[in-house]
Amino acid sequence: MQKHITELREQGFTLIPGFFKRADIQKAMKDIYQLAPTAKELAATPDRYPHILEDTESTKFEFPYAGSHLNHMATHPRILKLVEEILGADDVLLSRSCVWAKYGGTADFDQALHLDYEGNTLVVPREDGDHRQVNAILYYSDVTADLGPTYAVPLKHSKNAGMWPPHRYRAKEPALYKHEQPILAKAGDLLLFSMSTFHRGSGLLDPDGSRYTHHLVYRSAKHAFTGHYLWAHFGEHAPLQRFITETSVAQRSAIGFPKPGHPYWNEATLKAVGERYPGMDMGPYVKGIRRA
Ligand SMILES: O=C(O)CCC(=O)C(=O)O
Repeated sequence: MQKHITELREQGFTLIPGFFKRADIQKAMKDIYQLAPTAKELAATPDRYPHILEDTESTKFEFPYAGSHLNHMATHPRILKLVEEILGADDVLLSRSCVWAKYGGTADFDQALHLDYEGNTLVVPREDGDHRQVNAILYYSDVTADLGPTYAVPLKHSKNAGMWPPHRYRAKEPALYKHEQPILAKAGDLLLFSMSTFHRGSGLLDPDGSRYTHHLVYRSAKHAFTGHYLWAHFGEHAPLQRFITETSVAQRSAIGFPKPGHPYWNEATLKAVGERYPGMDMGPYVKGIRRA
């Protein structure tokens, strides 16, 4: 894994083949099909999905999900451990999780090269230690050249490009596009890239094709000027209630839930949080108080 961490730092992106096994991907795909159709279903009944034909944003689905496999993937212990290693931090938070279904022959998914930081920090990215944020794309389906690969520009070709503006257009900056590389991926591969890496999604050339991906951002909890979502915002929704009730301590912590031993916990908060999430194992939080 060290080789990938080095490549991410030096090149600005790295593809980790087979990060997840087929079985994990298949489970996640079952959850995705609750949200979005297969390409075949879409072709057979296009009138059921007028939004898909017109709007590239309409097939984006944000965390938390009704399907627990997708929630599990977004906070997967293997990803969290890897991000901890990259940041040198033990307080990694999920900033964003968005599943995206793209279909050939529908809207145009071709994007301009851009940096992702505008929606993820109030300032501009800093690429050292726990200031870094990690962008990831988990591919749930194979991505060939005609299934809308992500393109990324190695950092050495963008060092003079500056940070502002985040979007760069082909007509104005053709040189940047000369160096973009397509990321051809198999289902289960994980692409990591930095907030300073120019990249873009491309159009699906295969009119019958589809592409399913999970777009993730992680950060350290230390810097309140970074982040995309405050997950408490979704606290009234059943999927978040269920996620908190049924998931692990580490995965809960990854959305900002106070860890066992955190000063927030006392007899009163333990009791009341237990009432808010009936069925949740409060044991680790109880033990955390006893140890403190
Ligand atoms: O879908 C992709 O491959 C990249 C998408 C992307 O860069 C974006 O939407 O910001």
